[in-house]
Amino acid sequence: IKYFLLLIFTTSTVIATAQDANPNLNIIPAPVSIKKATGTFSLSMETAIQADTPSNKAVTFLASYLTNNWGYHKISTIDNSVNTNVVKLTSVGAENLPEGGYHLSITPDHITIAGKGAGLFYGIQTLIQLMPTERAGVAKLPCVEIDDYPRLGYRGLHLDVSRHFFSIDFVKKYIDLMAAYKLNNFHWHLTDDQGWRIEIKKYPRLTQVGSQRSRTMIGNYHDHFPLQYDNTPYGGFYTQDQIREVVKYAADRYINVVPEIDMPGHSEAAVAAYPELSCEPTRTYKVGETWGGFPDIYCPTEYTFTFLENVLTEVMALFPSKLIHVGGDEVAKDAWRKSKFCQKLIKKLKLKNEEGLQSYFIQRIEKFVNSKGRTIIGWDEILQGGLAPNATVMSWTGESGGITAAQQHHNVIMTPGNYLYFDHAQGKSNLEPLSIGGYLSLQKTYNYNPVPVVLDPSDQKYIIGVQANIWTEYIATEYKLEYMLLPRLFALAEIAWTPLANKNYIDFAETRVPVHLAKIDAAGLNYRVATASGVV
Ligand code: TNX
Repeated sequence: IKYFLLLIFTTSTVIATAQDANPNLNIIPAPVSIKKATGTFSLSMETAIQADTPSNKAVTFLASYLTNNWGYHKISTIDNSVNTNVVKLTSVGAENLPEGGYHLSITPDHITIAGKGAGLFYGIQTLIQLMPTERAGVAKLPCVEIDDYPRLGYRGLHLDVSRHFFSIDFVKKYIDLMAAYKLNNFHWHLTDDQGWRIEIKKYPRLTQVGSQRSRTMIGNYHDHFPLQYDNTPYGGFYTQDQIREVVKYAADRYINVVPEIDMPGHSEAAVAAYPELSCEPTRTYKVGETWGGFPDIYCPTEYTFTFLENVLTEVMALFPSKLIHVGGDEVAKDAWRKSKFCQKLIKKLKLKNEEGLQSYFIQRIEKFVNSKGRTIIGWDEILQGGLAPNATVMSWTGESGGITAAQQHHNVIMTPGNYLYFDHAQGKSNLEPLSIGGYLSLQKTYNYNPVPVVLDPSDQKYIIGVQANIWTEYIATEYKLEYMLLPRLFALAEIAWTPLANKNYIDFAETRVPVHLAKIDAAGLNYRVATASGVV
């Protein structure tokens, strides 16, 4: 019997090592390389932080995380004579790492993170993910060597604050989530038919008039009843000081904020504030109260171009982003078809049609934005009538716009609706909250590869990134927004960061997602309970 038991014991030990139950140590996005070692490091209140530059924002981030969660932690400059019970944050050893890369080493004695800039910050995020959720006593961290760097340079998440307004505090929470999962571009959709959300000093009516509409009565959660309007004023906007605050908050977390001023369509709120921007300036307009595209778009007059240049000048002063999003989506061209002014302009400029006029519009804006040292980015409809020479394309109607743009050697960010629109439902059941666009499971998002294999390898480098979008027609509350975002955010992070060969849906959905949802739950955020199949 003794030998028999020994045999069972030995066999099961062998099986346990052969099939690692947790190959990624619960880290999302899965790192490039993990080498597990034996032993643990014990992190306590006595653990000190040493850094090349203690004032570096990544170092400050870790120090305040540890202080808030485990009590005060001493920070000092690197001291090579002290190697016990210390976390060392350094750029030494990071010289040859790719952009955003880091090396994390945990030994029983000390922890070292080597990385430059964002790389150091990402190493810190990985370290934080390895900490236990329980905040009691000493945290035991597994000894490990991790080498890691991102697959794609632009890892984006979008938020539509026009259809429904979200507070600065919520936007910061959103940015916190992005930072924890190594996303680095927050696309802030600030203007649309249903609301203008950014203060522009030169045009006060944009927010006085354009940020208010009648309240939409929609089900906050599981209610499925049609939209209704109750004449209660609804709206909101961000002051320029608040915008600066968010931009700094994001930059402290290595996140760039890409502002979007949508043009020439999706502009009903602006036209309601300044009717002279439309092709029929004597009419009166109302901020949009229904969803879908509106016909009253910017008219390509000198007044409009001056207005947009003035708006963009204030926008560029607030946002240091190299990329400035100018929309370009879903331009209903009827107003241009009917306008004598537009038809004359088409003839004068020898354009083919209204699509040519749209291309002229975007190219003129591009020249202005380029003259300030910035680059325009637009939705894939900016391909219509010819792409502006230096534009980056955000491919949403599918991948084909992005593929065409990459073949023309334009930078591309992939955000195809059927894989990355988090306003779509996460399950098939009619218990899912009211949403738009059909069913998009966690698994479908996870299995998306943003670099199309049909692209010639030499053109694949133009796919600079991937992004998920959250349009908020049917998302009126933070609670519902969190529900739509989580856990699909985790899948976005992994497709943007993890090498294809390291992706594994079963490990992701069955082992890691539940651990992260438990952290989300502890943080008091809402989420959808995930199943591996995504179907409930
Ligand atoms: C299309 S995506 C839009 C948005 C809507 C969204 C709803 C894009 C560039 N335009 O205006 O909110 O569909 O899913």
